[in-house]
Amino acid sequence: MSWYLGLDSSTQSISAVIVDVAAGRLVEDASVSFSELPEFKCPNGFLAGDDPLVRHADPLVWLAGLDRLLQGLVDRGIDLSKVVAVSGSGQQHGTVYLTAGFLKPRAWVWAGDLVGTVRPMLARPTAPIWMDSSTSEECREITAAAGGVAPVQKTTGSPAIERFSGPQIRRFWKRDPDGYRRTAVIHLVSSFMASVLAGRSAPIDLGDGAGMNLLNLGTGAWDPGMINATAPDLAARLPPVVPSHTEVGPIAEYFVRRYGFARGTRVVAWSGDNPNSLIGVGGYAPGTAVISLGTSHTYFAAMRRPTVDPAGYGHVFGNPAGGFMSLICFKNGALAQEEVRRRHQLSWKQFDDCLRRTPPGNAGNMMLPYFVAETTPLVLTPGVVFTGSETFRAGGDADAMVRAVVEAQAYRMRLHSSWIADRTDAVRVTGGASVSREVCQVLADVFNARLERLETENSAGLGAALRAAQATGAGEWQRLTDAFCRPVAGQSVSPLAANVEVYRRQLPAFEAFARQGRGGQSLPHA
Ligand code: XUL
Repeated sequence: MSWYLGLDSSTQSISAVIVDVAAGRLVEDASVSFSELPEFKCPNGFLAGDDPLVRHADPLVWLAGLDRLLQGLVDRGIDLSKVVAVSGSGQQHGTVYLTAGFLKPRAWVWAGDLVGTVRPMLARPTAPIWMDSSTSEECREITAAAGGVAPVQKTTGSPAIERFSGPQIRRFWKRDPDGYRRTAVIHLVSSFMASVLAGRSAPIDLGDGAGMNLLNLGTGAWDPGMINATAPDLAARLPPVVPSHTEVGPIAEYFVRRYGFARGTRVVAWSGDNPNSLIGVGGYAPGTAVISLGTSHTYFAAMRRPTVDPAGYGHVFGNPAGGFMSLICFKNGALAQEEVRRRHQLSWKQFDDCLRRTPPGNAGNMMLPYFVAETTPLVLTPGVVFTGSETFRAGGDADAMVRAVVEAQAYRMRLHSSWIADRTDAVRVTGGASVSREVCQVLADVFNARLERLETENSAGLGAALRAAQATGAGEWQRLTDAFCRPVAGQSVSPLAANVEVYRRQLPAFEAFARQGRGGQSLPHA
């Protein structure tokens, strides 16, 4: 028996990847979209609301999704008793607030399903997620209390950032002190899901813990100064922080009885989606950069030393294989492309056709794609900015609009990743939009780098499965990633010299446009 399960609780869906390590075979890659669970009102992963800066989810949708996902596997004849170990991946930064009941697993009464069991233990009915940008005031307060931007950045790997967990916790304490008092433990999405799987409150791993503005990267422990700057009595409410390969315990009896997991199936600490993807694309060692085109667009790589971004937009997280990883995140990822597609009523195929029809450089038509509040750079009032022809600016040219959003995303990624010092020999691309050859061509040309594509676009789920295998002794990173993370032959996308030249000339123009457009040029919250 050598099956390992990776679960991926992401923004818009939950998925499962099963690998058979002995056979070197991907057994299953299945997914449930939250739009299939309309009763939770999170079809795109978050609850509707009037304030564009506030983005919360109902954490129960992740649990209903997990039940549905596992039931679907069983219905398709997947024998889950073959799974030796399971780990997982969660959208980063989101926080779940739970009462003392959650800390007493023996008191958990598995009330028919996961939703019924956990609902009474929620101290706060909603969970702020990474899309939330509502905590600028709290970021400023934390920065001031912790002695300024530089110490916060040096200690935690990032300045205080709106979507990070610390500022989110502070906002909750300020706005709902009773709710905060009722809260016995605050989990990340990753550690919350791991807890439910193991039927006990699980620790937070170093990979995801680094996205909270609370972890001291030097000591690998919660930082007392950052904790005090964030909220009173917070230390008592945080789970312990552990290396990512830590075992959390055997799987809860619920999963044994309901889905046929073997009693004693090992649960390994979950991590964030980006740290998991780093493993899932085979990028665990420095030298490989990763572009992830999911709900958010991210650029990241394993790091030799935890160097911070002088501009203050990039982050340092824990690498689940040990050491650190860089990361830069763009909130206007998949949803920005979807918005252009929706406005011009295009299918994804037509979206690709638009790219095929338009010239690189887009005849000078450019866009700053701030459809939602952005974090890189910090833009709190959403609004798209255009420059170029009159028809383009008036929104009448669908072809140019599509190319403008894709090129802007590539330019922004190129410009904001320049602080990452480690040399990269390869760029691997993952996430939903990585299936589009046209989108990959723009990235290859803007970065002047060959882009390698992998078999699964769900690198976070695959990374979680490989982490479960490595942590429980099924193999070393090299062997596991060689077997499962090979780029698919014939699927790589090479830069085209003529296009590279166009973008080399256009990039400074975009940079100037972005600088005068909007968005901060200085360190956030300085
Ligand atoms: C990373 C970030 C997002 C989320 C959701 O800092 O906020 O990439 O992890 O994917």
